[in-house]
Amino acid sequence: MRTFIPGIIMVWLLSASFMSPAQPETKAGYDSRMQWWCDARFGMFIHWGLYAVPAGEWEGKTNYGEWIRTSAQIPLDTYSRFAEQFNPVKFNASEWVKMAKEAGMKYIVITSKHHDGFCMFNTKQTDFNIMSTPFHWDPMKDLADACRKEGLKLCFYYSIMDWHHPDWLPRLGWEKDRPVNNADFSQYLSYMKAELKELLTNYGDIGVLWFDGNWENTWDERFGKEIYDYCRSIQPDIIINNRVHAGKLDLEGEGKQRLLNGDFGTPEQEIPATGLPGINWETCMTMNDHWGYNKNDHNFKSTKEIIRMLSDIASKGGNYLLNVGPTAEGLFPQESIDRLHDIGKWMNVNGEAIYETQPGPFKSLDWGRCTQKGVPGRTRLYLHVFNWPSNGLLQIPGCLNAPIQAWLLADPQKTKLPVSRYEDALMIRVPYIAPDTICTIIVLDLKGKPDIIEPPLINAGFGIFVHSLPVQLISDRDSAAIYYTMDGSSPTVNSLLYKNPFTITKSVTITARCFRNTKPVSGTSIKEFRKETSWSSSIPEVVLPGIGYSYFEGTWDSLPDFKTLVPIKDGTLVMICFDPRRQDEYFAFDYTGYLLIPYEDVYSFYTDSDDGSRLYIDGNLIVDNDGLHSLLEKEGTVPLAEGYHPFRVSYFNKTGDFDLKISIRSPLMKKEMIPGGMLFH
Ligand code: FHN
Repeated sequence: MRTFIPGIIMVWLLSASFMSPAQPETKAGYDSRMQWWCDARFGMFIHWGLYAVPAGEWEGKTNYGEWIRTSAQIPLDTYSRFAEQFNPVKFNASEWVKMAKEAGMKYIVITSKHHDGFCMFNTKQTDFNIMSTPFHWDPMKDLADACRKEGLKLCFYYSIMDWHHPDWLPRLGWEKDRPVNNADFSQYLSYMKAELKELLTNYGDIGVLWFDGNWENTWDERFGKEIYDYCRSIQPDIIINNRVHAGKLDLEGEGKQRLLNGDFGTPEQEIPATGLPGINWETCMTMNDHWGYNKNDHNFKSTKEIIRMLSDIASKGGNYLLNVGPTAEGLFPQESIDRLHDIGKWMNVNGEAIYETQPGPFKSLDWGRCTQKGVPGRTRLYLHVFNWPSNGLLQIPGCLNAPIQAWLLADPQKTKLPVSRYEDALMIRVPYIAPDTICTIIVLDLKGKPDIIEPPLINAGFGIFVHSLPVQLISDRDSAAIYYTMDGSSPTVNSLLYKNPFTITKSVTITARCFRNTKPVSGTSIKEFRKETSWSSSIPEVVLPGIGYSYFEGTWDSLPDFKTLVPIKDGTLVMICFDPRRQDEYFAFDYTGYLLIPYEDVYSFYTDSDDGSRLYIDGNLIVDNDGLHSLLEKEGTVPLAEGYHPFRVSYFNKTGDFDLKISIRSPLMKKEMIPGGMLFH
């Protein structure tokens, strides 16, 4: 079963492939080209470059990574001298590739050139490359040989943004000493193409070109299409990620992934809650808090966290690209080595539940995850059990298929586990002690295609209300009747039969379940609704249109206490924006004023930000979206009386991309960015 690509996506994909010199790629052709990648599910990301020399430390600060050139504002000449020190004499490609292979990884994506512009391969296009270092050797050649020998795909990360090349614009915001007048972007594009040609002709078959650094406004979708087609013209079977396309919007965040150009979506440091239906996608993630090596960063994810994330991603139909940041000597950090080894032990036993699987047929399971494979005449489910049942019975809710058999994947004898039915659920009798406390896989073969009924959706839009709230109960199967209660008890066929949406006017707990021929055929949904008193409004003496703001500059990993800072600038704005900023990094805003609420009701507020943000109403924290992260949306809901309410939004950006969207929604207002007309000070 292949990933279904809706028509609109196919239009984009075809448009991308239309540009390729060959015939337009068909869906079957795209699927065939993606096959190995979809089956692989697990790869190693390697961020290795000159930034490993300072190893995250500069002028007494120790929290840098691969962005150190700009994060620490190191002048180009100073940074380029790291090349004189780069001599990874302990680098051993075969050891690296074997560690990836033994961890169960099927491909390696390594930085051929990161944003700093330093080329980790033997290029004729610039001297700013590894051949100019004391190492004077091309590690990509060794990696290509080792990958070929071990049966892994070698893939290259390539940064479009280039802080070294004179023809790349824009310059870094703080970098005033590098002239721009002679910069010729067409020359930079030619440079890129020449290097990509070297990468795609000198190292054999390359699995993936992993582009990055596509968010500056000098890079537009024409270039994305041109480079996509150019690379495919050299290696037609190569796979290219969506970051060849211009614009950060397509990089992260649920629902924001589109394949305008490129073959798969690239959520970063996050796992989309419901995967990214309709497109191939890969979550890339650090093992600690940095992509590039940071000698002081020992905050590594546990093996348990990593294995469960691999399971979660595979259960949603995605790939997991897990990062290692090697040292300047050419060694993996010991913490990475240890985790790769432990992950490999688990994959050695359970890889069958990851490789070549499709997402499981359940929306959610309270004990773990599920992947599946098609087997002639049956469905094979891989039940990834995180929370082992204390009563020895694993419940698979809403599963109407007849069971064929079940066994522990780790059991070479495939000893049958007893399977019985209780109402809508299959019950598997399992050992009282979990064979693997991180994630035990149980294989369950079912007759035919999955016949799953999800618990009814209790749809009300909000969990709180002021006066009344319309409620809708929805089943994904029209052949099922929904019975429900409003006192928290479990519904039976003698409970209320759902026919049409109804309105609640007091706090209730709604419990709902699907029935067919008086038999329960789904699990149970439960949702609590609270009637709340609206927060009274203020009566400010004077209100003027616009929101007040204070603008700050500095380096933070989370929102600062603005009361302790002196603003660079302050004033009022017609709406929340960054216009008064002086630079694209290391800046913060604190917006304060009043929000005019048009009528008493419940209101949901959203901050969608890169990096951190917070939203306050009446001095209360409603949305906490603080911290260093890519574009991420969080929400909060409050009951508000009509009138003016004290309103505050705090925001900061450290490095990289930046964005802030503040939205509002109510039962009578669709979700929209807060209009300027609601903002006062
Ligand atoms: O800026 C880069 C960052 O250094 C790192 O390479 C990550 C990995 O996906 N990509 C960019 C941030 O989105």
